[in-house]
Amino acid sequence: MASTDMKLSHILRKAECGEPLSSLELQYLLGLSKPDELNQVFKLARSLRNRYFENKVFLYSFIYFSTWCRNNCTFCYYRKSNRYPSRYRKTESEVLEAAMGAAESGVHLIDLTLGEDPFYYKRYGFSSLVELAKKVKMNTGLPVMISPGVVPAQVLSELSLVGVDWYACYQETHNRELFKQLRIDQNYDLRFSNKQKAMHSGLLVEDGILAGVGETLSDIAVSIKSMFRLGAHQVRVMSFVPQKGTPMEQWQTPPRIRELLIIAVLRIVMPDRLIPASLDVDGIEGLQARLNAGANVITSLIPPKLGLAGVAQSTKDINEGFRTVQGVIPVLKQMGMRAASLEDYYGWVIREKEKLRMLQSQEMRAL
Ligand code: SAM
Ligand code: MD0
Ligand code: SF4
Repeated sequence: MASTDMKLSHILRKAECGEPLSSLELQYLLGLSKPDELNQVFKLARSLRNRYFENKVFLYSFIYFSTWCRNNCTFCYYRKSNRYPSRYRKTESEVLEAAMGAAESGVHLIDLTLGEDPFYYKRYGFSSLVELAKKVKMNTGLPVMISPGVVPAQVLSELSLVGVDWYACYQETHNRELFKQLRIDQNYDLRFSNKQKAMHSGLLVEDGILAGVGETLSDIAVSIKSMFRLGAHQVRVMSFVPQKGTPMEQWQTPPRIRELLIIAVLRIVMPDRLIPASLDVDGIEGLQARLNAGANVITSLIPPKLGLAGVAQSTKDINEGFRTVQGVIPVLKQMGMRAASLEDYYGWVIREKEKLRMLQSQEMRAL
């Protein structure tokens, strides 16, 4: 066997037994390019996923209900200074209608997402956000995720109290210099510590990174280790998609192998965590490859015909109905996978929340 083959087998064997991998080992995996080697990595990622989740996939509905934003992230279509997007802020009843429709279609979770909309940052604004999340939870009976950007700690604890289950807030990169270039005039530590505060309030947390925004393999390894240390319950990567009217408009989208390898390495490092295959990058076409790389959640399912947008792909596959439960089931079937039951999903969420509570009380006792 050539020495590179031995190196790969050695790393994969370690990973299979649950031994931690070093940063250099992660970079070695992330730098692979030969089809046969990639297949070995994806195969291990799938087998680790199946160890914890069998062939069951969770389905998340995405409701981007306000596209107003006070920030100027260089990669984002909805950045404040972009004049192209048609901005909207859906009313409470519009959001409830979309959420109830999604619940009937069989999703396991409703992800309520918004820009850092100045409407909510004004006096009492956040109370309407908390109220909205509470109503979505009560009316759908489903677990709820909220993705509002950085919000005050008090708001996180109120969200948790009204029954919100998840806080999603992607660092994009865990390299502070790169962060500064991507999230202009935003505070790295505030964004990171918001996730820790959310966990202290009893919320499950999702962190994530962008691929193709100038990061090195070492940056990716640092991110993966940071998300592991944070104890994030769900971890994602999305390929950057260039957006009209933004400073990164002329950039190229990265080759997909980068995102797929990151998904696989996330799975290898955090085998029992949730890892999305987002429909927001390549739509339904890109689903199979992401699941084959070890993802176990399909995100960015969007109810058609309600005028709701995606983020990286603001319109792709939405009104055609491909970003729906019905649209993804045939792909799952063809792959020998299936949608989990709501009991499966609730079971996972409740167990993880219970673990968070135990951790909290241990920490309290240690004080
Ligand atoms: N405004 C909130 C925030 O920034 O946390 C929540 C919504 S934000 C639009 C959701 C995520 O979409 C971003 O954190 C980023 O990871 C991803 N995203 C935004 N623009 C993208 C693009 N052009 N390509 C790929 N992903 C993108
Ligand atoms: C997705 N478009 O899942 C959504 C979004 C925000 N929590 C999620 C980036 O791809
Ligand atoms: Fe606003 Fe979020 Fe887009 Fe940044 S990523 S500009 S915070 S909507």
